[in-house]
Amino acid sequence: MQTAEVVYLGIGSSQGDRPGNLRRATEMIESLIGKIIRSSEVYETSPWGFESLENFLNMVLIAETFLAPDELLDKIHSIESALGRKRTGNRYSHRVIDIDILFYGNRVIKTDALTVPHPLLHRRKFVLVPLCSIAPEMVHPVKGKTIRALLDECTDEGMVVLFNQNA
Ligand code: PH2
Ligand code: MG
Ligand code: MG
Repeated sequence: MQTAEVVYLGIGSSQGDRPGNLRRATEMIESLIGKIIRSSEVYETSPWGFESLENFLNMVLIAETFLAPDELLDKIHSIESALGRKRTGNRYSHRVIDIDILFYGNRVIKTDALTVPHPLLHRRKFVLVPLCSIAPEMVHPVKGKTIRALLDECTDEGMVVLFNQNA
């Protein structure tokens, strides 16, 4: 029998019903990608890589999947479209939902469509803080360092604070 792969996904939303978008994305991941093993709390984060006064909500989750990397990417794109994501030409902009593959097991993948591990994750506190809360000892297969170590040495000064869902 084929064995499941453990995938780490980063989710972000900065437009519309941000908590609802994360919740709907999580539900669709569970039904279309695979069983969610762990998920982080939701964090409110300042935009990384572009200037704006509007914040993101971000979280990270770990799921088991039988999908190959390219199938996983296709499913992610269909979930993003179903939730109302419109692809703009802009490099960074606000969006209803963004789902990024952070890790696919320990695999290192470089194709035209996909780079895994996510090439910027070690520079982004909005990824490292939630990731460290659920997988501090996970070793980055390219950097050869734990998530905790990568967070310790990360110089990103963006805001990352727990988001109170009931506020
Ligand atoms: N995603 C980006 C660019 N900048 N900033 C925050 N805080 N959160 C994100 O999810 C994010 C970002 C590109 O995908
Ligand atoms: Mg992204
Ligand atoms: Mg993306």
